[in-house]
Amino acid sequence: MSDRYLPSLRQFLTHPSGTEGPDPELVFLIEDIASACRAIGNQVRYAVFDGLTGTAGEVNVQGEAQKKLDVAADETFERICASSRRLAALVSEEREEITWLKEPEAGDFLLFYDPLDGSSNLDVNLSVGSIFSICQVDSENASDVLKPGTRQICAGYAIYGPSAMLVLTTGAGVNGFSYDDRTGDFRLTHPGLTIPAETSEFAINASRYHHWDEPVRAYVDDCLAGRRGPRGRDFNMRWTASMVADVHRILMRGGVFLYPVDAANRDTGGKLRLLYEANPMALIVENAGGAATSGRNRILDEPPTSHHQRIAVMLGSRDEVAQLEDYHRRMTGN
Ligand code: P6P
Repeated sequence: MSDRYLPSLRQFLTHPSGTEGPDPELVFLIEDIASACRAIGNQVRYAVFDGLTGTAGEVNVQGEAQKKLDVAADETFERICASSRRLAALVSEEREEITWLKEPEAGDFLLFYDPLDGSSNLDVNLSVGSIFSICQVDSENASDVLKPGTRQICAGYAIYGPSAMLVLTTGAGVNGFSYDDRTGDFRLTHPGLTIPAETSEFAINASRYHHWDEPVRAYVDDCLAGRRGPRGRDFNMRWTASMVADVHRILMRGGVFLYPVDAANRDTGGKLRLLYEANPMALIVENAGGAATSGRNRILDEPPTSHHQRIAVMLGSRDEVAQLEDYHRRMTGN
């Protein structure tokens, strides 16, 4: 193995080059989150030996059958992160209600998370991940957790793939840390991740074609028409049914990810959740030079109305996201 010096997550967070590091209490919370992701990665890896495969026999607030690992990952987040002195509340995809850990005071942290994203991939041994977002309690209305994405002070995800990685932004830039099980650290292997502005690769669940609104159908039709079509070039398509895996690929090589509102999910506002899926991924993508929209509006500006609110998501290479917004404008007039 190369003896390149690769700083650990803590070394990176406490000695960022040239800038003041984050609040030490935030560093402690980020390290707790990294510990939770390390533990979840092991739960996923050894589930078959620990009786953690298959469903838990419950349906979660999303109306989805909970996997045993969904429940285990959610419990791991709380067990490891709840000791943080400044963490006031947990908002989890797997919990109907907000979990208050203390009386909220101005500046305390709010942790939003999807403990195990893409869990339908677990039993077929494909990549899954955890997504997290951190905001702070305001001095007025301290019990209000409905913060727009622009209020995030940290966002990230862990991907449990061929190698386990943590991808993180605390404002300036996006950095990737690979887990080294020989030292037990997440180490800075992918500094300064950026998304190419242009792409010829899109990710969408094409089986929903008959549900899509016209702008999405026209966009995909034109991509599939290839070099003889209006786009003048051939496109590739990917769909992993795991947002973390699709977004990670986009961070690594560009692309655009779409989960639009359609005729079959319009009554719930879409599939993906705003506070703990769309917002953290939108902040990561924007801080890596990409763009993230609902098709009409910037996701990070969306004012939340409930903590499990859903939203349409189109994000990735900024020139392609601009194309998508243009299709929506031209075909719906707004
Ligand atoms: P579909 C996983 O359940 C998830 O929330 C995202 O990770 C993923 O992008 C999407 O849903 C997959 O949805 O309809 O393809 O199963």
